[in-house]
Amino acid sequence: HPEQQYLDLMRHVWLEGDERVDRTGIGTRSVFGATLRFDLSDGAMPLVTTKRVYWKTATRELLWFLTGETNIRPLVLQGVKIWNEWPHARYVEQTGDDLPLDDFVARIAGDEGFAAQWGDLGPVYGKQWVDWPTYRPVAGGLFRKGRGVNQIAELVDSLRMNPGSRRHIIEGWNVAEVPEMALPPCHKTYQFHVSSGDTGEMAKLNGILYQRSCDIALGLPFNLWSAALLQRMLAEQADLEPGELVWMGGDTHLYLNHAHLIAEQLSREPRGHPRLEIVRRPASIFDYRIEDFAVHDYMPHGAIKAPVAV
Ligand code: UFP
Repeated sequence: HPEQQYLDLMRHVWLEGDERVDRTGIGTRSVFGATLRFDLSDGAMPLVTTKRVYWKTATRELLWFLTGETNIRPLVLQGVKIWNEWPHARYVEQTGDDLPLDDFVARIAGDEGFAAQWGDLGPVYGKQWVDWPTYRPVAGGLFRKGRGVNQIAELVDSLRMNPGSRRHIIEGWNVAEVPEMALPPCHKTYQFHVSSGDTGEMAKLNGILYQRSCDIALGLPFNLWSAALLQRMLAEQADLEPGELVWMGGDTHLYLNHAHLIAEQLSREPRGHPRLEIVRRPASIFDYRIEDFAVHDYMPHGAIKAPVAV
């Protein structure tokens, strides 16, 4: 079962990983450099089955990236909580007001002005993906903002117009802007590759995700789903068949306070082969909606709760 790779990685890092103190102070076991490979043909998705993964939440997040938005408000209004801790921590730190997280989130939802002031994450994925800033020199040694680069739109064009290219890349790591981001990008680099298929066969879109830092227990199931989903959408928009997804991790770790999750999950067997159906083909990569995605044959084991390291 393809999910065995994920479970093997989890077991390996837990048993063999280097124990080290990390930024969050929780401590991790970690290996540096890991690879997973998934065949996405016939709708297959790397959707973890040994616990329930909230793929709709991850899908909403990906669609939010594609809008170029970096404020959490649209996610909050859809009930997606995954980015709430960061703006909340900044709010408490900068105002000294000990507003509980739930109250902070309610204010983000109810008060547009408050959200504009406190809900932004800085120039994270959405900004870099569809509006990477450019600057052009003007007189007097000054620079003026140029038109932003829409990496996603350019990628769809390059897949269509120049499939053989070795430059099909989406980059999130904008060196100059990393200090302004709530969290520097984890899934920072995507590269795509069109393989020419046998005669009569449609060409395939392969993808690599390079993730600099990976929380195997809570982050990776989401990151695998989202990477595969993006690849599926790009393939559809470029008239290609989905091929292989290769995932590469830099610092690939488990948090020491996830022991219960790891023990439980490693005792379970993968179940079935979930597939993704895209039920509508929108006019562009920017027009997908949550209703366009249907998952079939997903009968996961139960969810396992564990604390997120912030
Ligand atoms: N993390 C992921 N995937 C993500 C994401 C975060 O695994 O998509 F946004 C984890 C990795 C790490 C932490 O445990 O969040 C980020 O911390 P750092 O920036 O110190 O690597």
